[in-house]
Amino acid sequence: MPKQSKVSTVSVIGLGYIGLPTAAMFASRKVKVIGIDINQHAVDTINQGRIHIVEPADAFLIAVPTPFKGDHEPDLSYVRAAAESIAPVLKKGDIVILESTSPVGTTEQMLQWLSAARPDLCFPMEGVTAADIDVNIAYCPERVLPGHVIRELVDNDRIIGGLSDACSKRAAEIYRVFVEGELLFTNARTAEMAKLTENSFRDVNIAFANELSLISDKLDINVWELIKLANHHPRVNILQPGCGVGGHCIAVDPWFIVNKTPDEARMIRTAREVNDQKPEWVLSKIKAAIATLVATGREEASITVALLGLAFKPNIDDLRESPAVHIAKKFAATSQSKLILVEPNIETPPAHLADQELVSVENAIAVADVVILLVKHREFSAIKAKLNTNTILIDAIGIDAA
Ligand code: SAJ
Repeated sequence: MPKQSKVSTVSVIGLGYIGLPTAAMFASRKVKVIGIDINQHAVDTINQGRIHIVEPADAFLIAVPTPFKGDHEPDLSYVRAAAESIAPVLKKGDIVILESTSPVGTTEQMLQWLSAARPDLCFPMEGVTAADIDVNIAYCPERVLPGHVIRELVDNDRIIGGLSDACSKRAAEIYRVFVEGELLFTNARTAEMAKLTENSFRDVNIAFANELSLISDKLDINVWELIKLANHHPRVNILQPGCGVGGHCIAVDPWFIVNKTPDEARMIRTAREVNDQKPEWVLSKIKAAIATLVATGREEASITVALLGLAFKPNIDDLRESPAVHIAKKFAATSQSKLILVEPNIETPPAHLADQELVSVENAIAVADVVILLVKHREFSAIKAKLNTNTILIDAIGIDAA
């Protein structure tokens, strides 16, 4: 049942993986939504027309990218551009909510940009009494899992980090429109750090699993069996090794912590390095398999290598920061062997692999000398039984593991 809304119009700045579903969620609850994006194609596709930012709204949600610039340093220029683009239309009673994953202190920085652009408005700064504040500001991180975005937008608990208690209260009214999970109140800095902490926790735990896979390989132990056994302990819950960590979150966010506190964030940095090395290790395994075939008299150029899976995780079509794509690109650039790709969730190879052949899993395993399982897509589950007897299989993801 749609809830009684205390907000009439919401502007969502950034109509990407998070902003667009969030906008749709508000719209489905009968809130008027204005979607804004710098990508004309996105705007045309979504809206079939033009959107005018000058239309007044009560709530502005900023969900723009926070990528790296240079050496793992966060680039806040999109947040700044979004804040400065809404500043001219802000009015008394509005709220600006930052959702983008951000280094600690970004919401306070956004406040500075907004107040510099609008000296006529009163913002939640130190020494200002709640009653005088014109525009509320909060940080409320998105925490949805790609592949389950719509369900998690509604069900997940949500951290609300206002720059003041009144800001948090106003932000909560906005999210209550569609969030059925708990709303958890804190300040903006803790909310920023909470988001980074969640993804770093996962990164560190995946790094542990990936390190175990390297150790197990050296010691001739099946890492999947090892983890399954260890996980029978009531207080042990090891994650799964893979070909590396991808996506736009877990492989990125821990660096925002390392960048701010390099001397303290030692384990977080090491986890990133361990996970970033995993694709190189998989590549070395492929090279070793090719070397075995060459040792039996085969020409390297006559060997066909099939990479199964390009997405950054199972059963999605998202190739962003995918370790499998990194492996494919590097292999294509450095090997004389023939490369074929399998990715059941896309129709054509991505632009940077445009020269490569994308085939069905059946066609790939019929011709490949070496098959590498990079992503645990459901289409690959029964593959072992279908392989030719001489095919070398490199399983980076434990296809049989539970
Ligand atoms: N992976 C492993 N082994 C595992 C689990 C994952 O190698 O046992 C790999 C995946 O294959 C993938 C990467 O890690 O390459 C990340 O996948 P994921 O499913 O762990 O997470 P994401 O990046 O899809 O989404 C994460 C989620 N964060 C947490 O689970 C703490 C999601 O809730 C966040 O909203 C999202 O980041 C985000 O936007 O920050």
